[in-house]
Amino acid sequence: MTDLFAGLADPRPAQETMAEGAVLLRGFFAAGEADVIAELRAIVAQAPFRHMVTPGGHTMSVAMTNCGSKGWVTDRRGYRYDSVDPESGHKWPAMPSSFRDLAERAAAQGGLSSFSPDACLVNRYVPGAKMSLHQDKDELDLGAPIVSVSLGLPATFMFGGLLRSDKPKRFRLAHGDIAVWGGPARLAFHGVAPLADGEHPVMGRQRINLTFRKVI
Ligand code: MD6
Ligand code: FE
Repeated sequence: MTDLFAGLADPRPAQETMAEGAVLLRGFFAAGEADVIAELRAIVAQAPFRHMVTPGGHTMSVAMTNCGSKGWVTDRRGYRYDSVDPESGHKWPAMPSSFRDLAERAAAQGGLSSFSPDACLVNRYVPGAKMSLHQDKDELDLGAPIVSVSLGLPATFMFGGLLRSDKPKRFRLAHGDIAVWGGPARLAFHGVAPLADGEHPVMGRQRINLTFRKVI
């Protein structure tokens, strides 16, 4: 192989299995990037990022918003999906076709065809923000996968097992990387380590994560 940048080439494979049912697609999201980022700005203008409160009363360091027919919310009453943004009283912004296309293409590349997400949770991390180990189990349809898109500053993703006590493996998630995750990995514990400071050329001093789910 002739590679002009051989000395600089990223040694990590384009596709890596994190666990059975969980695959990491590196640098998947490059084409169509501008569309997705423009749509993201429009969503945030309509439904701004906010720090939600967990049922235990802890304010999350990650700021969140949603698009799609359902949005993930948490407050003192619990975690749930709601079609209405509790801050505005209006429906969440619609899921743009550029988002849906990206999620569908990633699911197909990850070996899962016919993924039709109805919810997209948008997470925003500034340096120091983190997400503790958790399971994603608020969706009714646990048979459908989750597609998770990383933008901006790189993060360390912690991927454990089905028990909270299982020691997590660590993976770097960079701008353009997409994790596709389902089947036996669907209920694995996972989280994000405190974000290291930095400046991303496109996204600035933050990391954005889009997670696409099928809720109903
Ligand atoms: C994040 N992601 O990457 C948080 N959950 O910011 C998640 O919690 C997540 O990436 C389920 C499946 C994929 C994920
Ligand atoms: Fe999660």
